Amino acid sequence: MRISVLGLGYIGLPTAAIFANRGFEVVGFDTNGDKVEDINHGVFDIHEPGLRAFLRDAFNTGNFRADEKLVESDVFIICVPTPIDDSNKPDLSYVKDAGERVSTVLERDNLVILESTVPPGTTENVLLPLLEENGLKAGKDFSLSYCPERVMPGKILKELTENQRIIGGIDEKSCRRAEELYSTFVEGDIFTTDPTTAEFSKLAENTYRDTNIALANEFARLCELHGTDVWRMRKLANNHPRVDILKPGPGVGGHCLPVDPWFLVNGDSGLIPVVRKINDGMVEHVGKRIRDNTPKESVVVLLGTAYKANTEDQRNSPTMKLVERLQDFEVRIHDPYVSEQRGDVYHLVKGAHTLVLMVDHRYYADTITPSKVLELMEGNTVIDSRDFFDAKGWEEAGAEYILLGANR
Ligand code: SAJ
Repeated sequence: MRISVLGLGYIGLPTAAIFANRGFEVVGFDTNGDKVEDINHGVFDIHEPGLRAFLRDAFNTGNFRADEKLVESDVFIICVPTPIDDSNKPDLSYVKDAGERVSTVLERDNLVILESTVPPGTTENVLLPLLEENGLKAGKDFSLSYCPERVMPGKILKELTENQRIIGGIDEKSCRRAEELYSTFVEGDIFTTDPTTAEFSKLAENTYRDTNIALANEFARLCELHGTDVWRMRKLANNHPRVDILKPGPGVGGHCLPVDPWFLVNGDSGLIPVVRKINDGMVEHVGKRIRDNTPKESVVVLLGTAYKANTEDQRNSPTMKLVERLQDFEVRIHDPYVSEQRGDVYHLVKGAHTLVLMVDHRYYADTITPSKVLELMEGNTVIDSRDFFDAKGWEEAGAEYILLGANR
């Protein structure tokens, strides 16, 4: 059986490799010829733990190759990006392009699967008509399912196999065929439903998380106002058996949470635009705390440019957005996982007035000694946006320690 995976990004590449490692013939299709060539030489810029070796294994099986030409296949799995435009409207151009391409090589009895995150109704109302353009009828001549990816960057290989999967088929046969395919490597349960419910459930998962983070961020700002500490407060509230307040922070980054909730928005009303505004507003909130505690034109050091802990992924990074807002300062950035920003922290803090912990990378807990940092800094302001540092240790070393979500 030959499987074509369309889109060799964070999801498509590991998905292609996993099928190849399970013995399927896999062709990874991408429109970017340079990327195809690089991948065929084992070169790619996705820093996912274990992926390099996993891809090497896939090549060693002789089952895998990347190609910029889409070829006839038994199964087509579409893993292309679905960004939002400047007015937060979904941009389905990559999905449409993939659908049109598949339609040109689609044959009787093929199975088409969409994995990209899309607004409800996309599989049946956008992709299906494009596939049918070659005269074949969905359901009668070929099968079609929506099967959202649900893996977390940093744990992609583990979660690809271990997580539960949802399959939304246009009919029973489409569900069954997709289920048979995924059960060759998925260890979690597989649930089947219709495409629109599957599309909605994927969006609901990320909207649920984004909304809960917004609540934590709202509490952080209110705790500052009321002179209390959100971190101590949430520990107490979370003792309740039905309460689980997430962690506040300098904003919500990544390619999923800041984007996917917009796919559910209908006009400007409702909860989701408010949630997005709260989470997007955290960058400016941290910016204000920096400005309030730092003389103009002095040096500010931001620790962590990834969108979250222990990854190099900078997509929608709150830190990179913050840099744009700190025009009045000399800003220096550091991240142990990003090659251009991997410098020596002690060298970077020399002469700085303010040090800001933006990302709770384990590396910073393991490597930073407060007294050594403060000796090198010109000022002594330390802002912790994640309740990550040892506040007492910093204060004893002489820092003016400021914690996001607390009025100190
Ligand atoms: N964050 C907080 N506070 C928290 C948790 C997270 O501020 O308590 C921030 C992080 O720092 C980060 C952002 O939220 O900037 C997103 O991080 P995340 O770890 O919550 O999620 P992602 O974007 O890495 O992955 C999510 C996951 N979705 C859910 O947990 C519902 C993942 O399972 C999905 O597969 C992924 O989106 C996706 O691809 O859709």
